[in-house]
Amino acid sequence: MFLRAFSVLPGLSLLIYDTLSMIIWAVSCLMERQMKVIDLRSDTITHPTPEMRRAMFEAEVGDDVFGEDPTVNRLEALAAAKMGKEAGLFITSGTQGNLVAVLTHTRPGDEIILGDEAHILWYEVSGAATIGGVNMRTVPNDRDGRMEPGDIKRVIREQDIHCPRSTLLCLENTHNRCGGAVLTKEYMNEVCNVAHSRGLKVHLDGARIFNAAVALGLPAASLCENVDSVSLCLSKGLSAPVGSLVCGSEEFIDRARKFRKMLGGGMRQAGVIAAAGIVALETMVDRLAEDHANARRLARGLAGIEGIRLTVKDVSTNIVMFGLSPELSADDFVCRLEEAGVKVIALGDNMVRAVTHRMVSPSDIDEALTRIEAVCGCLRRG
Ligand code: TLP
Repeated sequence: MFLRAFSVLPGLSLLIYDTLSMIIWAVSCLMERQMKVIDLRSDTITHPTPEMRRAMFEAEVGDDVFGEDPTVNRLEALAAAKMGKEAGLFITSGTQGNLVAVLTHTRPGDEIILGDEAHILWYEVSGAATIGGVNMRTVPNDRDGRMEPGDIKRVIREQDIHCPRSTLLCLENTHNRCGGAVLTKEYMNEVCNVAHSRGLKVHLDGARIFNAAVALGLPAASLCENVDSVSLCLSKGLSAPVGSLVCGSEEFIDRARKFRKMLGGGMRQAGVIAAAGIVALETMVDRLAEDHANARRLARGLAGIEGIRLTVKDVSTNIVMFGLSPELSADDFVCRLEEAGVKVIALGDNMVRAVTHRMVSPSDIDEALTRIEAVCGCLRRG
């Protein structure tokens, strides 16, 4: 009897051990799930996919300043084809792309026209003014990221010895500070006509041009048909680790290449990063629709939370901008929410931005909403 009990003991203790391990595992999964940080600050936080990492590892390279990196050359040709332009130039970032474009289209002392909510104006350290020596003349952006064609016409300068030359109109699609708003092809064509008929060139800040194209169900090339240059980012929703491109005519890109070099952007075996960009352009565009659906899911949930001001129809792509009721400060909200494991960005006193991307799922969105509701409740109660 004693011996029999002894012989089942190891089996029993193994069973108890297994059961305890299972419970510990389940609890830790639950805790991890609860504590998972949901990062909605930007789509720039996306990591490269396994396919990108493989492509980077295997990339064929050469010295790109000599034009000898076959992977960079392939990426530039691919991007140009997707934008419907003759040539492309691989650059380090969206900021560098816009600056290279401004430098290439203008001369110091010129004036560029852009929206008062333009990324170039707000977030690019005034490079156009300080490095390019151009004046930035703003026109109001409406909520949809548009500038009134009449306003653009009004600020274009006549030739006058007292005035700078108006040489460039800058558009942004999708429009970051206007909540990811999409400029339609018809609107873009209309304002391109206004600019061209007065001898101005048009540059498009297309950091998220593929989000616009997916939202409209159009090829990006068709949206860019009438712009003279476009910059696009690989490192946002498309998930590449780094890099952007500027596309335009061959003549424009030849001159832009020189400005890239001047800015220290002549990279050498850049094929290592360009390889990820090729995967981004070839495989990551269509899935942006998932990010847009998640943004709408987030907006629907936010619209039902007390203390938040938002209409779901404000959301066209992957950026969700929402206001807080006057008694809530955006800074407090962002801090408390971060403690609860959700990261967003405050824009001014009362506005908040959340961006959806490949690394957040629909259930992450639902979890973020639960935490946002709890934080709003706490802040309202004081
Ligand atoms: N925008 C970033 C921040 O700079 C705000 C973001 O998180 O959205 N054009 C547009 C429309 C952009 O949104 C950005 C990045 C850029 C240009 C600049 O791109 P990078 O960051 O690659 O220099």
